[in-house]
Amino acid sequence: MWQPDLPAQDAEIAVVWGPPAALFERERKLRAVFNLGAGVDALFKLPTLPADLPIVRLEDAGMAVQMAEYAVWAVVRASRQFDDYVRQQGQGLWNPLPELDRAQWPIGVLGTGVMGTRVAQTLASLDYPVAGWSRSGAVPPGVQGFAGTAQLPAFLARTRVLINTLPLTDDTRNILRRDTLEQLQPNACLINMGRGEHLVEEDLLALLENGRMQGATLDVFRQEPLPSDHPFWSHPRVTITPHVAALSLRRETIAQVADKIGRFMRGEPLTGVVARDRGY
Ligand code: NDP
Ligand code: OXD
Repeated sequence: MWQPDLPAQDAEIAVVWGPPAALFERERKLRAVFNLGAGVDALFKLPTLPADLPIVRLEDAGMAVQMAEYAVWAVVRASRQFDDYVRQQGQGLWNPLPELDRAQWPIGVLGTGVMGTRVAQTLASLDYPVAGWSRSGAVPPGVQGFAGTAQLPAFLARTRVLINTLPLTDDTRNILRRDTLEQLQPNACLINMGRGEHLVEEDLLALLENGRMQGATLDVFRQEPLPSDHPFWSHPRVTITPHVAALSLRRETIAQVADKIGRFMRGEPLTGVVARDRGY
């Protein structure tokens, strides 16, 4: 447990989630840092992080299935008009709405890594047309793949529900901005489970206001907790959750990190080592 007033502990391994910059100033003998989450963006923001210190991140550990559940919740609410039924109940209305035409709900998943692959697979299993975008273009069976910046416009143009599961890096910061969101199909919906800094919040608000976009389900924000006067709180077409799309599960997390530390100390190969040049 980090205690700021202690002298250096000469620790070889740090296990962290959002550590203070002072950790790396004090502990000069670290051989590796193990991150208690999938995203390592908070670590890269620390000016004190040594350039050559290996970073190992959490892979899945029970989070991918939760990300898939979150995406299904948001997609099904919109496409099956369940919010409308809740409103109708308030008015005492028994009024079946038109059936779902899945062709009208093409889904695009930004980032098809550990999280995005599970999200894309799950939605494809519900017969939605699903595409994925990543650097490599790798996607699971049943999902259409798009690769790199050259194919981003084609990916956006065929997408109505855009689901973000990208890591936050210099290349992906602000990727959800007016000129990308405007390339989506009409009545587009955004589901952001990546990081708040992926989204230019005022651009989303403007596109919701002018009717270009239908709605947004947001789990992550530039400032967390979301400030109490933020316009997202009261926006009728924005749904907010407090960075809980996937919670870290204690048992899975401890088992995975303990296994990885053991492998590292024994000099065995291990997965989840962050590529410092890519930032994820
Ligand atoms: P992975 O590293 O497994 O996957 C990252 C994906 O993003 C890969 O498909 C990668 O492509 C793609 N990618 C990265 N940079 C680019 C780029 N510049 N252009 C195109 N594609 C890119 O990460 P995870 O799936 O494990 O996690 C993703 C993120 O999800 C985390 O970083 C975190 O921010 C977020 N997260 C949020 C949670 C929440 O509760 N809201 C919980 C857990 C994670 P390629 O493989 O081809 O390089
Ligand atoms: C993560 C998160 O990156 O919970 O693991 O956001």
